[in-house]
Amino acid sequence: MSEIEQKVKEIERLASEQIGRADGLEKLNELRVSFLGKKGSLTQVLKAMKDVAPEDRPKVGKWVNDARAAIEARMEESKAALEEQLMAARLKAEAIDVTLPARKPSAGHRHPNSIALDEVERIFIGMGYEVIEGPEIEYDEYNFTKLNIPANHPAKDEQDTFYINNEILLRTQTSPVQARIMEQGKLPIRMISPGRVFRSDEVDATHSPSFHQVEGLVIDKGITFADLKGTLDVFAKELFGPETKTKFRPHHFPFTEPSAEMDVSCFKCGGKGCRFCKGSGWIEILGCGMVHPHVLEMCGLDPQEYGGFAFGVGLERIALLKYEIDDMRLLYENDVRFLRQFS
Ligand code: 2NL
Repeated sequence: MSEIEQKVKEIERLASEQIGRADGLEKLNELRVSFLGKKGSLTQVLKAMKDVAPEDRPKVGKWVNDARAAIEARMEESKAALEEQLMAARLKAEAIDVTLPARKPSAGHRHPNSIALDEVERIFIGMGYEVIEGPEIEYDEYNFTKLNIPANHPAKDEQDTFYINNEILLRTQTSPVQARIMEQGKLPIRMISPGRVFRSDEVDATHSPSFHQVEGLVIDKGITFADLKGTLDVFAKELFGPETKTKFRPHHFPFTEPSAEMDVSCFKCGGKGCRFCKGSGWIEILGCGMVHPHVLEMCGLDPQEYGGFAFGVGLERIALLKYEIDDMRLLYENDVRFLRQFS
């Protein structure tokens, strides 16, 4: 075997051995350059052709070409194997375990206040009332003056009301919404006005500086106290069950005359007396009365022609009673363990 043939065989053997050890596609490329590239070892043999006798040149050319073909085939083989390994590793790394249980989307819950308000709205809408909301920041004029609450009234004290300045405050009731509707003069009126109200109270089990009220107002010709009693009796029976009885006790509010507080028979004991109603058989639920003639006047209505009744109920009070919650603070802390019970 000639020296050149031996050299070519040696190159082929070296290439094959190194390709076999190549651990990646980059290494394989390096080997391609070093064996088959322009300055590669096999190419060097061809470049030395000028020293070969002309009759031997075809033979040498064939050895080199055969070796090149063998090395290229070996490289293709190795490349395919490496690519397969890479793909297998990727498939393993990116595998999705379809047997994992799905993550359930977690649905939220309505707040007990919202459930209670929906219920109150449903009852009054059923009796033909409109639900009308208004601003939480009000003029003293609408929150107090037009509702017949005079300048020296204790409710107006800074101890009780959040003032923004001399004329503007955070509403302490939602009646100003109703005063504004009366002023618009579109009669008759059958409305409830739910919403947030503010009073400068310390937080405890039954007080909060911000809570919610639902007020109601009916204005028309010939409205009597019997209409008030009938309406609120229906409300109580809808809210606490058809067995519920109502009782009206005389009371005083500056904006109604006469005024009353309504009690409902205890829905736990049916009126016999239990811990829930503190033995009395009755639970106080709301304040009400016939709209005071001064209020009608200050809101632009003629008390000789029009009259009506109004009432106010604390939304939290209803929520606490209906869902038997013993501390108002639970309604504001947004502890999901509490809220989840009301889904
Ligand atoms: C209570 C008492 C009440 C009213 C609110 C009212 C509104 C207008 C005119 C006259 Cl525009 N009255 N609202 C009447 C009586 C009682 O609320 O204890 N609420 C928690």
